[in-house]
Amino acid sequence: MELLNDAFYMRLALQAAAGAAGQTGINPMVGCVVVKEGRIVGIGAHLKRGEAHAEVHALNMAGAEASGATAYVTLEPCSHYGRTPPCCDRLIAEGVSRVVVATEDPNPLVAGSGIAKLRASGIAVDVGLLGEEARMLNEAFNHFIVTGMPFVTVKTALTLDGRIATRTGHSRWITGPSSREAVHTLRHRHNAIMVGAGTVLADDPELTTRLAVPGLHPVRVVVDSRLRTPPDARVLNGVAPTVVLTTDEADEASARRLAESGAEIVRCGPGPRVDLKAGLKALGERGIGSVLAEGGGVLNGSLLEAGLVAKMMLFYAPKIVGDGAPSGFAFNGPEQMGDAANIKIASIERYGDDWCVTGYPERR
Ligand code: AOF
Ligand code: ZN
Repeated sequence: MELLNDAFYMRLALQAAAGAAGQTGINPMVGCVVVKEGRIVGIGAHLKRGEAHAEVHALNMAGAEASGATAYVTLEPCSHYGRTPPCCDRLIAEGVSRVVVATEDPNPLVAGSGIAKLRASGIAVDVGLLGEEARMLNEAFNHFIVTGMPFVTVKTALTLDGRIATRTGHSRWITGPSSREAVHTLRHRHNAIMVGAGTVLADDPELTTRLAVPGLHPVRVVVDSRLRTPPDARVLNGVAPTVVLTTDEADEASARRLAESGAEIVRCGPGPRVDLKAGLKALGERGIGSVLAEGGGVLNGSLLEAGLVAKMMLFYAPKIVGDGAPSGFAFNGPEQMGDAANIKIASIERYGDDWCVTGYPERR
């Protein structure tokens, strides 16, 4: 049985926040629960960038009951004028007497000043309850808001021997329906999805979100140094925006054809290969804070080698395909095992007959 205490209400606020995963853009997911004399009088979540913050929704619901109440907020209430006025001011104006905050807002515009402002006005503020959960929920926002670079998660389906296709290149399907459904949920929760031109040529994927309920389509990003993407590729079907990252040298006529098919062409500097760091920076400037990299092996290998992978979700299917089959991470690996990329494993989850290993590459 779950006990009724501060953590109970904070967990509820975290759930309200997490429900909006994928719909807040580069803004964090935030939840707020307002409790007065043993009764929940308001509950809210930040639902969309540019619209009301979680506290505002919850306080609007609470109305006059907010006076003397406790507000549980998953992220430090903001103290700055952004697209909306500061939540701190609103909490103070409503006469809330206690605020429980899960974690500080890493946004340099806030970064502790919200908590300080609440305390200065006489409100009791407790910080850190379920802080780790709250930080994990916003791992992409936390990374983006301080670096300006999108948080990159490499997702790939692999055989048990680490291959992403057979020796002939055949790859449909490696994993089962349950894993593939999980991937569509991941697409919904990311701002962009990234593949290499090789994957577009081999599989002609649509890269949209297809779920049992309507989902949000991420921006589609193709890394294509020589602009080999055909203008009639399905990634250009207009269902979602498509960005093609290429080099300064890439052929102008091909660029024009792809632009006419609806792609935004972004030249990321001299070739021969796309400068992935510059490409990701360009995506960040376009309001993309999280990227789901869906392969193939060459892109995964390049991202890993460049130290640009924040997280990995590796879906292992119980199959073995042997020699000559392409690897999930095609890069010139180290000579010594001591120099291998180390992954800190966070979880191992079962999806049907497959296992998803989630981990974080360790920084060197
Ligand atoms: C809060 N409660 O629910 C959210 C907060 O896009 P703007 O102008 O509304 O501001 C976004 C910034 O405000 C964001 O970067 C983060 O620092 C904070 N988000 N703060 O008190 C909320 N979503
Ligand atoms: Zn706010």
